[in-house]
Amino acid sequence: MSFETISVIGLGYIGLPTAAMFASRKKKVIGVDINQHAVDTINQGKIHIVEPDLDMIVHSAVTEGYLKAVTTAEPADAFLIAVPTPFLPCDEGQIPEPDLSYIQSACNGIAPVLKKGDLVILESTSPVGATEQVAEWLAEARPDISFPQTAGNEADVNVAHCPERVLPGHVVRELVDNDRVIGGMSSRCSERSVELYKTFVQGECVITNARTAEMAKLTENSCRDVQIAFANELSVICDKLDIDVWELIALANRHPRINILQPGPGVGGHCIAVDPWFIVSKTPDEAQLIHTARKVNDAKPEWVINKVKLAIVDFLQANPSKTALDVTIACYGLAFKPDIDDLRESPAMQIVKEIASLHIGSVIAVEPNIHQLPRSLEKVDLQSFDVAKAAADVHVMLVDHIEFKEQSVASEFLVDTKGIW
Ligand code: SAJ
Repeated sequence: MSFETISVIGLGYIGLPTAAMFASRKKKVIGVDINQHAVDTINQGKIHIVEPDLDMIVHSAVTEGYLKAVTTAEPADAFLIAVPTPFLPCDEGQIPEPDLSYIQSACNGIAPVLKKGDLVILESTSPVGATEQVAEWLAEARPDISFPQTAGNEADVNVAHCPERVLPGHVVRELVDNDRVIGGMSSRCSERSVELYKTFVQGECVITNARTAEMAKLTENSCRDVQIAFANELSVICDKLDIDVWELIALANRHPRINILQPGPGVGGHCIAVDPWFIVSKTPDEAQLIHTARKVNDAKPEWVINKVKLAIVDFLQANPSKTALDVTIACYGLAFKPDIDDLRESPAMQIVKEIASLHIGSVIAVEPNIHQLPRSLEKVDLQSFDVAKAAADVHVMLVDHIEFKEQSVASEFLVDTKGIW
C-alpha cells in the first residue's frame, strides 16, 4: 500500500522540515502540533523557527495545498512522531531520567485514528526500549488492531524507530543527503519505513532492529559529547599551563589520525547535552566515560563565569577609581551554537544569566539572530555589536557567529571561549 497521506506529530526543528520535505514531493502532509501559534504560522505559509531555506519550502508546500497544520491528529497512512524527549528534573548530582510523556501524548493522539495498513515511526531520539513502549501504548489504546510485538510481519500497524540525525543549520540538505538508520520492529516494518523515506531521502536507508537504531542515535551524540569533553578539558589544562589551546589543537590536528574538536563555553542544544544521559541512566555502572564527559562539559560554564569574575577584578585593579557598579560587561552570543537562533539548553544563556544575577553593573548581550531577549534576561540589554564593543569594559565571547568572526574585539579584559579574537 502506498503512502498517500503522511502525518508528522510535532512541528519543531525536525518535524516541520520533515513534513515540508514530504510535501515538496507532492505528498499530502498533515502536521500536528499542540502549539496553536506554530499551527497558525505554518498555515500562513510561514515558519516559527530559524532554519536556512526552510521558509521557502514551507511557503510553497502550504500555498500549493500539500501541507496543512492542525492541533488534533487526523487519519493518515503514516505517522512520524518528532516530539521532544527531554529528561525529567532531578537533584544536582543525580542521573537524569528520560521524559517520554510527549511521546506518550503523541501516541494517545494518533491511536484513535489508526487504521489497518498504517505505519508509525518514532523519530524522536529515545532511550533503548522506547519504540517497543510506543507499540505497547498503541496496542493498549487499540485492542481491535494488531501490532508487531504480537503479530510480527502480519501486524495491522507497523512500527519502527528511524532517528533523526540532521544538524541544525543544515537540516534541509542533511534530511535529503544523510543515510538513515531504519529500526523496524519486524522486517516488514523496516521495509515499509524504507519505502516511506525513499520519497525524499537520497542517502542510504540501512536496516536494523528498533533497539539498535535507538542505541545508534544515542551513540552518535555520546561520541560527539565525549570528543567535545576532551577539547574542553584540554582548554582548562592549557589555561593552567599558559598554553594557547587553539594553537595546540591546530598543531595536534596536523597528525594524520588526530582530529580534536573545538573547546567552547560548554555543550548545549537539545541533543548532545541530553542524549548521553539516556545511556547513563539505563546502564550507570557501565557508562563511566560517557558519564564523565557529561560532567566535564556541564562544568565548563561555571569555569567561564569564574574567568569573567577574574577579568572584572583585573579591570578594577587597572582602574582603581572605578567600582563594580561602573563595570559594563558585553557578552557576545546567546545561541547554543553558531549561526542559529536557538537558545534552548544554551551554555551561553546560562553564563549570561548568571553574570547578570551576580554583577551589579550593566550587562549587554549581542545576539544577531534574535530581536528580543527572553524574559529570563530582563536585566540584560540587547545591543548591536558596535554599541557593545564601544560601551563595555569586560568582553565575553561566547558563540562564534559569522558576524563576530568578521569583526574583532581587542581588549585586555576579554574572555574568549571560542578563540576567535
Ligand atoms: N560544540 C563544541 N565544540 C565543537 C562542536 C560543537 O563545543 O567542536 C558544541 C556546540 O557549540 C553546541 C553543542 O556542542 O553547544 C552541540 O552542537 P553540535 O553542532 O555538535 O550538535 P547539535 O546538537 O546541533 O546536533 C547534533 C548532531 N549530532 C552529531 O553531530 C553526532 C546532529 O547530527 C543530530 O541530529 C542532533 O545532534 C540531534 O538532533 O540529535
